[in-house]
Amino acid sequence: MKIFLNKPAYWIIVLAFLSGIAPVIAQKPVIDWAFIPAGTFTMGSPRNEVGRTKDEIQHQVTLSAFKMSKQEVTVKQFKAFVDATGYKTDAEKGTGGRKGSSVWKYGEEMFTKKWLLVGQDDANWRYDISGIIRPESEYNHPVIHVSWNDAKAFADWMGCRLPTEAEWEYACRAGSSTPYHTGNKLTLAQAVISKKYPTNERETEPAGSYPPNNWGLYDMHGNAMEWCSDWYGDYPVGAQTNPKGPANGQFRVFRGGSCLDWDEHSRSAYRCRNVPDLRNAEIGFRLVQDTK
Ligand SMILES: [Ca+2]
Repeated sequence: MKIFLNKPAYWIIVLAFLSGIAPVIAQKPVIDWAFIPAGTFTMGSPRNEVGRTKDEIQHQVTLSAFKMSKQEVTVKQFKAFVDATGYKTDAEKGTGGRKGSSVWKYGEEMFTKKWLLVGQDDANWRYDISGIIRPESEYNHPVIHVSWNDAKAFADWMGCRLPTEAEWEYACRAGSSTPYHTGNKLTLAQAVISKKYPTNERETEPAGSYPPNNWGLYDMHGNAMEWCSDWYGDYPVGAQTNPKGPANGQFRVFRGGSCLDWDEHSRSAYRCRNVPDLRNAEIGFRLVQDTK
């Protein structure tokens, strides 16, 4: 004991614990991983799929095995990142020339009885879809109002990465070739999706509230849309192995639909895109990690 106390480094450790520094350093969120097997699948959708868009051209993709978080990153997990690092999101910094994020309001405009996407200066990762700050009881919901840049920063801090677009679709399908991993239909009881616009009447729900797909992944359809690592572009012609998307571009990809999207926009093959500093009430993300 006498030798221990004579070492200055040990005292620093002891003082760090006593002052509460060490517990903060140690508080990275624990991720519940699903192990996704290596394999080959058909990415994209057949021409006769209901709701198909022309950028879903089918091609064969082969992927190495990887791990994917079973759930979308939650508000609680993102808060741990902010608390530990002091990170400011694009919404808080005002990246792109505007502060805040976009939220959904019902019937804000005169004579309008629709849900409208409107800017809100103070909205950020602490807020829900309609611009109300979340109580702690909702910290188990997926974090939203985060940009691609914010998602990437979180993934880097965690020693993980965002899924490639191919990894995301492969994992969503979990062996299925139908429009949804549930088959040809996706109902309001199977996922956090809405009725068709403008009757969007759903909030996010706690991550993992609905049955997972065959590979143990929750909310691949609906709840929050999910940023992928790729720049958006036309799919390459021919078979691909571990594709990572175009080398550069203007828009980043996000997938899976949200609580404000109807079934067709939550299809396994459906592609969305926007600028990397976009943030709004619908987009969150999940993590992947390479298997050793
Ligand atoms: Ca989702």
